[in-house]
Amino acid sequence: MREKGVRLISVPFWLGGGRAGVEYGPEDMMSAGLGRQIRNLGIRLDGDYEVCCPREGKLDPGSPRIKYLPEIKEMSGLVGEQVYRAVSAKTFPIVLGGDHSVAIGTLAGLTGHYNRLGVIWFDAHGDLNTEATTPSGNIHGMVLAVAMGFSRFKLTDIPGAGTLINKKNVVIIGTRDLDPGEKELIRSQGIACYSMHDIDKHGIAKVLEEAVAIASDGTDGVHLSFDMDCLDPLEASGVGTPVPGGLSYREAHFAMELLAETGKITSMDLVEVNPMLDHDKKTTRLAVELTASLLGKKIV
Ligand code: EXY
Ligand code: MN
Ligand code: MN
Ligand code: MN
Repeated sequence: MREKGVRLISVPFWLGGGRAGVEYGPEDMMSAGLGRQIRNLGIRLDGDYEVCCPREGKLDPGSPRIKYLPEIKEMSGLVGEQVYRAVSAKTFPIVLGGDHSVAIGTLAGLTGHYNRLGVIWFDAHGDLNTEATTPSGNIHGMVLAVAMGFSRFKLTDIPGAGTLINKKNVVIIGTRDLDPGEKELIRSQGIACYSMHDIDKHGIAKVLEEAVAIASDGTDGVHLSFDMDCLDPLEASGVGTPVPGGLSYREAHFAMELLAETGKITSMDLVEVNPMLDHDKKTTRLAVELTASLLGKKIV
């Protein structure tokens, strides 16, 4: 990572989650010192590239079960281009959301490079709904289904996307709020999903060890997609869909420190920080600190 340098890609997008405010996430994380933290680690900051994505959308009553699909396709193509360029420039891309749908763009850009990409997905949710099962029509709850091709709208519908993500290399960590359709998909497709129950039972170190083994098995890159709602709302309340009983402050930092030690993570998303809900700026600050831990900041 050190030698590669980090490229920040800001994506002020909120239409995937249907809740305004999250579009100010990138700006808030930058003001909370994300760039400074990276430089203080002796890592070259290769710049902050803002994606000019749609800020407004119009709901089409006749559209399939995904809200704002045209705007999401536009955003994803723009993000994919920036991520592809970042990897081509041999930098480590960190995509700053924005809601979790920005990861569709990230994965489109990454699969333009990597032949077989592993994905480690920290989230209170499964993000595995399809057009048939989504309770909300918000695509931020469908991103992994789109990425693996279980939904009608697929990752490979985005220009530049190389392949779908192989379900054998996907690991979800921190779930505690799965919809019935998502539970069915996890069971029927055998997707690795470590709920908070698993983390309580096995401990975060064991879960991370297994997760890294799954995501790196036969892959040429491992993407970390970090949804801040994986944390307990007592630690990070500034998110659009908070769910009690999440990761503690130390479990989250320990997970990032362990991932840093493996040296296997090749890109990251940091999403769902909503400054309009983050009154004490605690969520934004924690997002920045966790990124520093992933980039190698040590407490010892
Ligand atoms: N499962 C619910 C839905 O699909 O609408 C809630 C999804 C929230 C998704 C956030 C980004 O992680
Ligand atoms: Mn998510
Ligand atoms: Mn979530
Ligand atoms: Mn178990």
